[in-house]
Amino acid sequence: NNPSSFPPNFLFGTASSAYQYEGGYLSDGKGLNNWDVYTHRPGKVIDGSNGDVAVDHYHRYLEDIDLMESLGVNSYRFSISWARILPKGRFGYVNVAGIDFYNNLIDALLLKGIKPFVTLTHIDLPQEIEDRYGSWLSPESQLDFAYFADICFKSFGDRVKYWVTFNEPNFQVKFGYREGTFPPSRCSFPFGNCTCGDSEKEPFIAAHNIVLSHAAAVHIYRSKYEAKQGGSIGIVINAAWFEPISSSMADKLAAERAQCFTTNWFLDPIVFGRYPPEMQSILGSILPEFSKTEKEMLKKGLDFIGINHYSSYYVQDCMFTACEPGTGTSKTEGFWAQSYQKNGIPIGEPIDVDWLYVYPGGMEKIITYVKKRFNNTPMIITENGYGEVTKANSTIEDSLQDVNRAKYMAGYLDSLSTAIRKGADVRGYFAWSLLDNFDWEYGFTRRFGLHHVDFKTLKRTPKFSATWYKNFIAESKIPDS
Ligand code: GCO
Repeated sequence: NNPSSFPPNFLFGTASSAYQYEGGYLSDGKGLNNWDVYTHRPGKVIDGSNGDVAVDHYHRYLEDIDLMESLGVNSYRFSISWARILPKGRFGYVNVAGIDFYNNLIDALLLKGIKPFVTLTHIDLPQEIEDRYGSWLSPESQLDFAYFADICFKSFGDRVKYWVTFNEPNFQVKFGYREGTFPPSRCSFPFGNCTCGDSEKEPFIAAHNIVLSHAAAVHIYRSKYEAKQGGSIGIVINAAWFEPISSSMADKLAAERAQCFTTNWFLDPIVFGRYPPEMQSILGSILPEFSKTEKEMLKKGLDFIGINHYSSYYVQDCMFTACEPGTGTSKTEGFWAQSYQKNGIPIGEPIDVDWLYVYPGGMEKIITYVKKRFNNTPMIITENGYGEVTKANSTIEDSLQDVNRAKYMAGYLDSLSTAIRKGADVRGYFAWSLLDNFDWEYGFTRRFGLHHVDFKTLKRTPKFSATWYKNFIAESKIPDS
């Protein structure tokens, strides 16, 4: 690694999210959120677990900040539990105990020189919003999100200088409205146990309301708070790299479509005020339209692009040539491109976690792609990480000796530093994740932490990768200016 490739003030951190970490699901006046309700339904999480306790970050955040301090990180990415602040959305009161919790967390971080990097919502929302009007399927959701964002800016913005509106809305709507594996468990495509029949428009309507909710929050921040508070605001997208499986024009176009149906689907409207032309021509009237005022409000609607990057996939055209059903990119499937092997070889080493292939070069490729398309808007790697699956015979020792995770991070960070050296304006890197945690529909069966968590005793133990990351940061960090 070339230490000089990370600029001064570069953020080195770890990332987390409220539902996956906090627990305390009924503590101190918190309302129920969509994940509380969803995980309590049978069959939704593979090990039957839920986030009621998660890793109890709500009660152990001071201990967790000590772990961050020993890593030497200068930033911590976490999200706010919407239902902890607004148990009933905008239809009820502000829960002061919830505000207190985040105030305490923020103050404790700052005391150790760790900058809070705050996501307003990481997939969870008050159940009231789902029950009243179907959350993201209704434009009413924009009012609720704007109301919530305003309260957060007002309460925490004197100390929080980095705001993210949404985490991975592209995956949130894919799983929530297309495949039914996230709440509200709606399905517009045959997948798994999902009963189909809901409108194929739903993922696009939900996305549309999320994009407009983002714009509303940014508008509030810029008009009411930015001048006084001086922070910046962005959105986080899950951006995989899509590599054409061959050099044919058809496969190259298919890879570009895949990028449009995932990354650009959200970023194009927010930067340019319109959906990607590829989506418009394929989807026609399935894709909602922005009014003239909305277009104007959307443009330049972010200060940085947050990128969650883990994996790369080969893409093969299925629009013009026949492919295996359900794979490749045909029409809207561009959005959900599956992985192919090229001459029997996957793009990178497959690991326990079935969606993840180790392909470090994808980091530089996706950054270079986003840099070009969005005119070198500042970027922040908001998540990157490696997962292990707990097997019947797994021991704690196996988990602690996570040399593969350290190797993965070394490769991806090296690729990141190459992109920076070649001129990409990347301002931070957050490892997913500080601790093993609740991994959505996989419950506690998948571990992404730099620290092992015994899910019974909740004891935290540093893994090999924690020591590795600590050393990497110590060697790479240029003092803040
Ligand atoms: C996200 C991510 C994380 C996951 C991680 C490992 O939504 O930002 O999905 O929350 O836990 O990607 O699966």
